[in-house]
Amino acid sequence: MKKIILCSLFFISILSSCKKEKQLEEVELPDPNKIEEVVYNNPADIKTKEGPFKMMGLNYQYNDLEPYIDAQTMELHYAKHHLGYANKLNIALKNTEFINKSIEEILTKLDLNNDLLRNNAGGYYNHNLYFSILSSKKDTKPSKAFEEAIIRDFGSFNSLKAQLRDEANKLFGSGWVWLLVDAKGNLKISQTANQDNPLMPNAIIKGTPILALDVWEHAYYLKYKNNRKDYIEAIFNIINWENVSKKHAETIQIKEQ
Ligand code: MN3
Repeated sequence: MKKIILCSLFFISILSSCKKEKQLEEVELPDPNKIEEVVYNNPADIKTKEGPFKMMGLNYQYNDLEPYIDAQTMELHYAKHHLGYANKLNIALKNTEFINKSIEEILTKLDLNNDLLRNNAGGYYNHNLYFSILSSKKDTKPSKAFEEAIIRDFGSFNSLKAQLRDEANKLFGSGWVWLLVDAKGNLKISQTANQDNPLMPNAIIKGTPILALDVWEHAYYLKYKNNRKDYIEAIFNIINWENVSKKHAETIQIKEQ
């Protein structure tokens, strides 16, 4: 009985496939020259859950830094990774002495054994700086005062960029490369592992960061895969040196007070 059913099912399926073939219709293929308009989400819609620290927003849309950093990487980086650090920072601060403190004070007085606070306060601060010094604006230049400091401490603007590149290429594993202003007001370059930064008690070179280069794989892997060097090269096209100049001026002013 089973055999008869199977055979007849086989026969029916042959018949139906023959029938289908006869009914094949011509379908319209998509025009390869037609550009589909992609609608990106808005970074302004990304909000933290409860807690003192909020998302600072971006001065650009996710696709504005293309082709140097692709929109998908920017969205994941801001709306997933950065939001994650911000939310976990707020959780880590619950019922602690730090609840009403500034992020700088939290980082300076941090207990390094508190991994939840260390990683997420660092992640929050580091990404705020990183996203704020990027822009799609072309050929930005350092201010006169900032350029004088660069020449004093690095010889030239090109030498500063070469040293930043070199430091980023040398960094082992995940971490950050910094341009910072030390206690004497001098510019220094340093690197830190994971989400640590030059404000933390363990920093080998301490100071106030004015430029941050994210050298974690999540900052570039979708577009650049394992070619970290290409990402580092590309990022110099989208650093807004006017913003870095402002950070430099603010930092010098605070230190001179
Ligand atoms: Mn990152």
